[in-house]
Amino acid sequence: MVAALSCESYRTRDIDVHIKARAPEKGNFTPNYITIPVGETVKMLIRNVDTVAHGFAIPELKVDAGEIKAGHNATVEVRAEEAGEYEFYCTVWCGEFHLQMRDMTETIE
Ligand SMILES: [Cu+2]
Repeated sequence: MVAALSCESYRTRDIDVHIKARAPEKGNFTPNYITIPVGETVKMLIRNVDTVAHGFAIPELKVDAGEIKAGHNATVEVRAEEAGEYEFYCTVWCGEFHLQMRDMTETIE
């Protein structure tokens, strides 16, 4: 299995995926599409680089970082046992465009 991840920086310390969170009108999640390997635990660091609180959840994979205050970070472990696409989104009302703060995690073999 290949561990290719479309992200800004890969394998910094023990973090596999770095994600920036900002309200949609300020850039939304970066990257906005994450690819992870099936059957491997992937550590994600979510950095809230915004001035309001955000959240990060992938409900189908039972991942929920809870509320991440402005300027704070959270780490989650993500594991997908089956190939597919899993939506991730912000769980904290962060403004007018909150409902647009959702993107996709896809698995690769
Ligand atoms: Cu948000």
